Amino acid sequence: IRYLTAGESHGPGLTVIVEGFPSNLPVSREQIDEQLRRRQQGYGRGRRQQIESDRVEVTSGIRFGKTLGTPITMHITNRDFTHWTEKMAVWDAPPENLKQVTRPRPGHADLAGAIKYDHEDIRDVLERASARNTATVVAAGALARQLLARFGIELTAHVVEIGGVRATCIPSEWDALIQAADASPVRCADAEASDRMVARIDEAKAKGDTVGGVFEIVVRGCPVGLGSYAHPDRRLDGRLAGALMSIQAIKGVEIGLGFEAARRFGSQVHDAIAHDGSRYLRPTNGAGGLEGGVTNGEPIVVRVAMKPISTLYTPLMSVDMKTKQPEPAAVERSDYCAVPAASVVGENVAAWVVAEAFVEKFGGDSVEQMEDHVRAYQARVARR
Ligand code: EPS
Repeated sequence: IRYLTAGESHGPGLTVIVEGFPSNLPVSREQIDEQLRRRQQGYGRGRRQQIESDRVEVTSGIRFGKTLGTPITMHITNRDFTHWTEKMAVWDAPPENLKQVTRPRPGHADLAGAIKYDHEDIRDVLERASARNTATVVAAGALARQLLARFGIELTAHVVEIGGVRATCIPSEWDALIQAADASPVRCADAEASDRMVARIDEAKAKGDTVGGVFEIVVRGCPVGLGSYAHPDRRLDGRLAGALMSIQAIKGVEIGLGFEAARRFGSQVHDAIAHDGSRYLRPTNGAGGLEGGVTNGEPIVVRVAMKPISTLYTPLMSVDMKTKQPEPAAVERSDYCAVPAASVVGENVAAWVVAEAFVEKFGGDSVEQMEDHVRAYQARVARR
């Protein structure tokens, strides 16, 4: 399965075309819109989220609520475009009073993008580089998670750190974890840490500054054997890391114990193997569900680090690209902290990557054919 996205943050809208999904999968529009809604939440976001109310318009690939096995086109309208019709006109000449963005923001794609694509107005860079575009990735992931749900695979994500404030008391039980994260304005399952994270965001906001953080994604219900050790580009750990690192502002990805594994003896890192008479068990999950780039049947656990948003209301110094004179960086309306939203993006990106590996292993043109393949494989696994 594959997808292609398009769209500018303040243009008419965003589009994603998903290809390779099996036919006959019942799809819920509400569940796609629910992921889009979750992505728009989170304490620390700017005023833009009061304008948008993201929903998908599906224009191909689904009939009577089921996939056809043909490309699925999903479109999300940018409500804010009504305020940008002249500044983001597709065909008309630029308005006479157009103010170009010429002072690149440190940390953003602005400077390198303007040089690379020969743009004079940095808006031509930032419109596509914007994390607004994660809405399309979430829509694709929201479809993928509906396919995974059919096979008993579920995902969640929760925030474990914002601006140096760490969660310490995290429920280990699945439903409790989801409930606690949903109840927190920053999607942190530790209520006490959640309050301190909110205070940290307020502190950043008061200073015209921003904060980043870390979130954790958990995928449960994966069969043994997704991904492969046979070739580097088939390793599921590498594919997850690459996809998650490709989300705007993401600077680090670790699987299972991650960097902590590098500090311990091997005996304190690896998970002993046991058998309960019907299946293999692991008393610990330091590997985060992946050994040799292959799922081992334990939950996949991935932690992802996001840098602080690079648009600062109290800007760092920059250079005006027209005059080459020192000037404070441009200030665009922005968020103070988008870690809670990024956790939802990460969750749906992970859903996409796992679904891709799942379709590779159990591929079939219809969901019924996939079910046959899964059943046959499960019967074999039970004999091992
Ligand atoms: C973003 C800047 C802000 C964010 C935006 C990402 O947008 P605006 O400049 O319109 O206020 O709100 O994120 C979204 C619009 C979104 O839906 O996630 C940026 O520069 O990356």
